[in-house]
Amino acid sequence: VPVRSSEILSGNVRAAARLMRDLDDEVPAAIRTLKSLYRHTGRAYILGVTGAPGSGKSTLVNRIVARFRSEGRQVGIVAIDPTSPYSGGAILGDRIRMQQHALDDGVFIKSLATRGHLGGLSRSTIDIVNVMDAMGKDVILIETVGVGQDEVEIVKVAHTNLVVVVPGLGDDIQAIKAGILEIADIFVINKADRDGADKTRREIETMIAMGGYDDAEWVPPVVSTVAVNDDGTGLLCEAVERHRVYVYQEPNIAKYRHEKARVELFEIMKTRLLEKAVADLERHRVLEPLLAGMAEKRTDPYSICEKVVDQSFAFRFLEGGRRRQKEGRKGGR
Ligand SMILES: Nc1nc2c(ncn2[C@@H]2O[C@H](COP(=O)(O)OP(=O)(O)OP(=O)(O)O)[C@@H](O)[C@H]2O)c(=O)[nH]1
Ligand SMILES: [Mg+2]
Repeated sequence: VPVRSSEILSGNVRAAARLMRDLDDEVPAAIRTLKSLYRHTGRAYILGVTGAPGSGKSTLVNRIVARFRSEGRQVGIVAIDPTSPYSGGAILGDRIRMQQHALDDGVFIKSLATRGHLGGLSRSTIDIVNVMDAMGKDVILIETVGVGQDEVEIVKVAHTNLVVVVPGLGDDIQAIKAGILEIADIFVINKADRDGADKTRREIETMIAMGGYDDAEWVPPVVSTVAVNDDGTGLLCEAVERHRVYVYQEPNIAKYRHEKARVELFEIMKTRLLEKAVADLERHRVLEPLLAGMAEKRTDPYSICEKVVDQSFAFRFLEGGRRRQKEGRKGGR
């Protein structure tokens, strides 16, 4: 029995878990449910938490969630498991650290494995966020290591993004500098109990000072925390609240909604168009010959893609034209 959208809208946890499983399995009925849920999304506040493996994201998420819960807010958490083999232990640790909230039915937790979502990780994340939104979650947190193009897209669906760094990352900050200012609405220096926290703060502040922000623009604040001891997390939540107020002002919120729509559409198009092109090539039994041709360097992927794109679009426009003609004739009779 497919999950009905009314079950999701009433906040049914079991139905939501089942719908998310069906989406993983690409059950067509699950997509139909998503379609009817879409117009009920856009109410939740989405908070992204990005940072290197082991930087303390889950511990921070736990602290932030506790504060939202104390205000009576319904919370959703999407945890994207890091791929790094070094944090194998931390993945299990996640479950333990989040267990505090796992027994709280005001908190819905969904873990997503990076594996098995090749090319579709951001789409899967967006689908899950939208289901939680439709369930009536007030706040949705997305924890991600934020490396790779896919995850850079994910952060665009958040209203606010925290970038978590730990002391002693001097060189890393240099390395991540390029994209980090665009992502970060708030910098969190977690593990501030460690040596080098002041130096890291100065480095980040220098980077922000050189960021060339306009007067009206949001300048990311830097907040130091010791998440394990709940130190600084109150100040962090105040900074989050200030950014929430900022992002919900016009024209910021209109810009955000537009950008979120773009990411949602493009992520679905990316997978759907690829699936369709591959299916077409297979149906006409040309995929394998084309790949063989590439392997033997008789052809190249750009030329093949140009043909695929040109022909499938031309074909569809032709189809549409014929249908319009037919309908026109019918109408004339
Ligand atoms: N000293 C210190 N340790 C911390 C702090 N915050 C978290 N930790 C510890 O750092 C380790 C990793 O914390 P997690 O919250 O799992 O980090 P994470 O970023 O979620 O890790 P992944 O999900 O594996 O990327 C745990 O052992 C935490 O107890 C802190 O402020 N100070
Ligand atoms: Mg974690």
